[in-house]
Amino acid sequence: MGVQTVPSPGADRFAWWRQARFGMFIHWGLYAIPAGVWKGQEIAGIGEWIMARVPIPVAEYEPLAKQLNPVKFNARAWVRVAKDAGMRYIVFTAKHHDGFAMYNSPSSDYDMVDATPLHRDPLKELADACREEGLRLCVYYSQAQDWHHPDAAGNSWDFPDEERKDFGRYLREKVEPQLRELLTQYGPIGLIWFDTPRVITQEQSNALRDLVHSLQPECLINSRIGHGASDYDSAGDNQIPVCVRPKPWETPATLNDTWGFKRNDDHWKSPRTLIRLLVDIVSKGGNYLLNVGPTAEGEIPEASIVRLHQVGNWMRVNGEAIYGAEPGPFLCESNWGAATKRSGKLFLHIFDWPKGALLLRGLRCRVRYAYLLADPERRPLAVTHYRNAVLGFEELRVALPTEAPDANVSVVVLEIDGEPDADPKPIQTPDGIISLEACQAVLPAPAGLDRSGLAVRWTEQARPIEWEFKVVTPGTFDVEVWTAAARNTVWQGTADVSIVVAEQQRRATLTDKDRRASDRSPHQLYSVTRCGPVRIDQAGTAALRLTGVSSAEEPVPSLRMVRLLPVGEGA
Ligand code: FHN
Repeated sequence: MGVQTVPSPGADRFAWWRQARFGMFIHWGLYAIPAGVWKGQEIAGIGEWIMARVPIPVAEYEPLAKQLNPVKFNARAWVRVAKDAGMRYIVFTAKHHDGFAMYNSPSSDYDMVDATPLHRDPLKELADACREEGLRLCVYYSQAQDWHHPDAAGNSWDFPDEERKDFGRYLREKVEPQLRELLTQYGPIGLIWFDTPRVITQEQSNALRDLVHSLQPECLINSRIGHGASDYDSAGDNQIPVCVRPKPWETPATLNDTWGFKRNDDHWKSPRTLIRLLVDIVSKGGNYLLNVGPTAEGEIPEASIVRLHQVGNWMRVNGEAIYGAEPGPFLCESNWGAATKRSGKLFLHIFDWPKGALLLRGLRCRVRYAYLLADPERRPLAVTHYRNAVLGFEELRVALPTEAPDANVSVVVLEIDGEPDADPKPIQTPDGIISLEACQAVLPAPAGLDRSGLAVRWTEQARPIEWEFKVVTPGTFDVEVWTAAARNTVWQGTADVSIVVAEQQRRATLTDKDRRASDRSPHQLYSVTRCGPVRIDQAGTAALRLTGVSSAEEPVPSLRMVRLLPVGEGA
């Protein structure tokens, strides 16, 4: 290796990726045969991890290859499912952690062509189908974990002696030859999706990046290559930042709870949830990489196809507001939905259809024309523009028909002059709620935002985090502090918090008693701590200070926001 990176001069390597916004992840491997059940026992967790979860020795897992005879596999049919959903790229698991190459790997016998009765190369067939249907082909490659190779990371049941492992040898013997194959056998590869970097060193990540770019300079690389040797950021699995993130990012996500096929996982997300997740992600500047786990026979499960088709129905009407779209002017989630923008148009994706009109506080733009994206006649919607001179903010009122044009998400298009802009200060919304997100606060060092837009290290110096915000309707408010909670894991650590607002102080200890899923994503959980009521008597600009104190030993949960909920006469 040791090759120099060869960037293509002046080219926007991201142009296709930004345009696409929506891709299909395909987790297909030997694990589709047990499909979550081993020797009659249901195995908990994600399906493609069955080898590690049981654990299954290599000698027992390897023979699964002889059983993999996916006679129903039809690359064109898969690509059409993706295209029908409105997806513009496909990321195929060329080699997952189990080490089996799901393509023709001349450097290995543990591959689709040599070891299975199919003797075909599914990746070649997918490459041809993608070319014909106009989708980008991309590959997933597990560069550090390989449970089949004695020198790689991950398999401690067959290869327990860590001292004897030579990770560099594994990279030379398996990873480098296979990456060369993947980047020379199939034409242009849009991106390589590395995963779980684990033991890889900075030097080794850099060398892999250089190898990829020496063969295909345009090929994008995700952050799980390790050590920042990447082009863009992969969010955690099913994780979505809470606010707009400036650098390119993508959320890998499941349709149910597994990546590789599991026959008993029926925990499917509804089309409504999927459409809203797509909108939410694009409105924050990301791409949505949504997974299917085909069966051992080679079919994408019907339950996936049906849901993706419904997402496609929505995209056929509203795709203009997604493809190539960027975040609208709002930094944080809006309670009415989400906004995207593209070439002089602002798209308001309305989740819960309001009665009569949509009221938008803080949006600063001149609207020339407004209509519903679902309306082929583009009949105008009446727009009224107010300025609240006392509090100094703009308010837009868009009159809406009684019925939402789409039961899941309806899009209002605002044709505008110039760039849309929003008030940087949080403003009380028409329902009376005041949400103060971490990304809107002044955070004293060493506090900062993580890649999800949550505040970390915010208690270390016991210095206050501050917000200024605009109160429209004064009254009494319940103060809540929202911290992140992880799914399926025990909430750890705590902190004591003090809140000062309108000369009143409230104190609380963070708890995990009130745990709530985000209304955006079923995978996103928060713990809500109530700190008691405060009274704000005057409309105008107010300030809130939050100070957290923790002991050095205790982990501190990341901070999402402080929320003031109106009670009594202010509600
Ligand atoms: O361990 C893998 C998992 O099996 C799956 O491939 C996901 C997809 O993002 N990545 C890893 C866990 O984050």
